[in-house]
Amino acid sequence: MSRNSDWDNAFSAETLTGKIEHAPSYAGALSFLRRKYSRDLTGVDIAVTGVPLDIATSNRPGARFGPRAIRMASSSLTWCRPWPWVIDPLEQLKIVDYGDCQFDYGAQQTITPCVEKHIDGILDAGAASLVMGGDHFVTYPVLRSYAKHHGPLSLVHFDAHSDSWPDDSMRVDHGSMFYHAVKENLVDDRRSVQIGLRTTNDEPLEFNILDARWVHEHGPAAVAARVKEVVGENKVYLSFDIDCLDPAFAPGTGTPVCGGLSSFQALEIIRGIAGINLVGMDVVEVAPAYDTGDITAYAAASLAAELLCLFAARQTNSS
Ligand SMILES: [Mn+2]
Repeated sequence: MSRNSDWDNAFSAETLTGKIEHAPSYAGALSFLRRKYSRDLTGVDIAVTGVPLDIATSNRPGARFGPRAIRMASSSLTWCRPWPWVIDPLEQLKIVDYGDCQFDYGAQQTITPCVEKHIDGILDAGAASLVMGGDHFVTYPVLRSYAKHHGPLSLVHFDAHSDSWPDDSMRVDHGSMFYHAVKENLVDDRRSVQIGLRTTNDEPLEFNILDARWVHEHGPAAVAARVKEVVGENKVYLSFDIDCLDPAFAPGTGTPVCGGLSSFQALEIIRGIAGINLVGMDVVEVAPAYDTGDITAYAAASLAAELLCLFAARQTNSS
């Protein structure tokens, strides 16, 4: 590939794999990890897609700009395989940037079916999705689609918040969608793990909770071991709310909570759970207006890139 086309790989790519070694991180056409920007899912393993929605947030809005910020930050991660993995998702997986889900922000009742249909299109084509939020509500329609295709899932959920607060009126809220996901049997809470929680919910359903104190006291290796024990061979959907990280590592988010994980701890947990049966994933709640030096966007892009490693690791094991 010539250096010229390298810069605009989002448009000029002739293959769906390969590192981008010559494009400067500060220039060229933006797509997630400079993958081809395409709605053609023929032969695709992973469709990366943004859901730029933030009308369900309870505090600071702005996560609708998350997908753009993550795409920007990801441009510096395309020249080598993610450290310290020995597998390279850019070589091993056919990944496209599928663009953003289109919906009408003013017609709230249409949003869930619209996002669900968007993900249906990806899963029907035989690909998996990596969703970039958007506030955390976006995970609810995504899970509806996944459960249709895969049955009830184990959820591995990184967050400062349980997002399972009771709600029986189907509000569009980023704090109750996992309550609905359990009640609708999209997720099996007893075979699911929540990591990094540090807010009060006195009715946490039956999730296995490794709260922020547990993570700090036991460390990433113990967290990873516990996650693997709980999910076993179940199909796993992994949802990463960037506010699982401490505001020192991720200030650019809607509902920051002090006392959270470092980016290293979170990345180490993801490395430690390699081998789980991952079928889908998201990184949500990046709100770049509150970010400093793009550190939240870089954390989100790095986590997303390593989630691709996690997905590729399972494929390597099972192939
Ligand atoms: Mn949260």
